[in-house]
Amino acid sequence: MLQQLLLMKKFSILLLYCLYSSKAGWIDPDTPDIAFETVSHYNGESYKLVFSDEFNVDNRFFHDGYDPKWTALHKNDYTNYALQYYNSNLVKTSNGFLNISTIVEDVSFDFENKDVKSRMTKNYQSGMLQGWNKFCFTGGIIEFSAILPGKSDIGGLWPAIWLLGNLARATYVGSSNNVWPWSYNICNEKLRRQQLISACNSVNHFDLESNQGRGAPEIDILETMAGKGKLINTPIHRPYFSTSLQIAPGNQNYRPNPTEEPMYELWYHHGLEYGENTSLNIFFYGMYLEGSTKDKSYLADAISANRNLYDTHFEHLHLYRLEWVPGSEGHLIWYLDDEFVFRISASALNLTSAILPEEPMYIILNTAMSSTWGFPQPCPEGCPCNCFDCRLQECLCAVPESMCQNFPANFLIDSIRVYQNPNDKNQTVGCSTPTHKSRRFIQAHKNLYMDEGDKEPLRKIAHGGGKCTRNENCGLYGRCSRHECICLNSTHTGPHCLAANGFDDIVWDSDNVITLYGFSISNTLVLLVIALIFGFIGIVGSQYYFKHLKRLKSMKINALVTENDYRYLGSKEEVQSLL
Ligand SMILES: [Ca+2]
Repeated sequence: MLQQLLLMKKFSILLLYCLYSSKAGWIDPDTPDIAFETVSHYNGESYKLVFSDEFNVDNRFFHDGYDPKWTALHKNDYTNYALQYYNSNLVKTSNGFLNISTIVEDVSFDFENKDVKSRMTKNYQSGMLQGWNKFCFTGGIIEFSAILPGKSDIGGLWPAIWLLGNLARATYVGSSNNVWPWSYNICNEKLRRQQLISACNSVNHFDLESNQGRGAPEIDILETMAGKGKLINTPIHRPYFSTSLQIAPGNQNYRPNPTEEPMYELWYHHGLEYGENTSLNIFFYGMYLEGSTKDKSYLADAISANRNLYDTHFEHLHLYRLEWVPGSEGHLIWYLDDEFVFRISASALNLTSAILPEEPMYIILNTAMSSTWGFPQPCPEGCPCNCFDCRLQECLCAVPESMCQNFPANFLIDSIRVYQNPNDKNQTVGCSTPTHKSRRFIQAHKNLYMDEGDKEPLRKIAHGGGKCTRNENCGLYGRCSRHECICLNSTHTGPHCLAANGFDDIVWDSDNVITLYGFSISNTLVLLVIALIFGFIGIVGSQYYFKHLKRLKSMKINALVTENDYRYLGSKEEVQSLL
């Protein structure tokens, strides 16, 4: 009976572990209990924590293969006329913050354009951290506290925290062509060639649903423009930040001119609401994306608001928040320090029949620099505008005043937390979900999601192996042995065991998923069923064993033990030793 009890105990521990771990996959163990729940500012509904990073363990780096939650890019940024190169050494944790640094320092690298190889030099280096194909979520509340980089009155930096659909990987241009920022699920023959995964496609490969339009929409939670002075035609001054939804298809019939108010009823109007100190973003209404052929070119719209910022946002922590409820009755609502900023209701998109994002999206944090974005003024007449190095006298006419004084600039993020409403079935965690798969599509097109020379888009996360000279280099959960970290358990990982582990509690779609008669069964479920079967066999078997033993003991006559009994009880010697 004791053995039976032990068996039952082991089994219940296994079951409890499964149940416990099913709620904790992406939650940082440093997150305080008080932050495990939040309440929607919109309707008071309760939301539960599904992801957090407190950045409280110092000296974390995010090079490819270092961290389960994030990857810091180490490559050039080819988008938006970027002036910076992304260097993964410039993203690290210190003093309880994630720190994305921007510096003025030349870097040269090879690049290829239309089969022509050449060498490029950039004067600035910065960081981009992205959760691409690691942690994604569909719907929920995301909240982070941050100190913005640089000085509030000096322009030139363009820090941002944003969400992007997992089908596109930021700065990997090939992955976003005709994918970014589509959010459209209607078959419209006129747009069919423009949207790579169109609802007109009755046959879709790579596990994509037939007749389902897909893409990678963008939600900008924060994009900051520093500088000083009043702006024209708007109550907004510098510094300010923008909150935006960027989607395609764009409004085919009308595009307002920048710095001008749109014509009433021709632009997004119904279903938008602005808070105090906030106004329609008249500087950016979207863009035209040139495709490889004319019929693949398309318009993308930005539905965007600007809100005034002050010195304090560049000197102290402030809380930025997005509430995203997917669906035809859903909305996006932005808050700053719990004050309402901007709301886009799903109905606002009726103008183009685009849908509020329903794709699994990942988080991106970065500080970019671009003459077309963070710079307060367009390049003045008479200035050659072909160099932007703030250290050179001949380039100063093209860069914002005093810009060199900004470096090094530190974008500090104290924590990031994501919550979901357990009662909303549209809110899920995972980059490839049953309704929006991306795993096989990405696998089949992996060259679009990586750089030349990479073997895979993402390296496997190292579990120990980082160089060390003493135990402290390997954090609280590792030790230093022969100058290499050894991680002592699975709760912390990475080369120096400094990263809390992270994983999807429910793996909707993995290499290990078994498909049976059209149903996908996860390997965890299969293991659980096997464990149940073995548990059952163990209990029944041991009952049979003890039953036989009891019978033999009651007989107390060795001679009556039959050959049949030995089959269940073992050899004659073993049985006799038991009797
Ligand atoms: Ca922190």
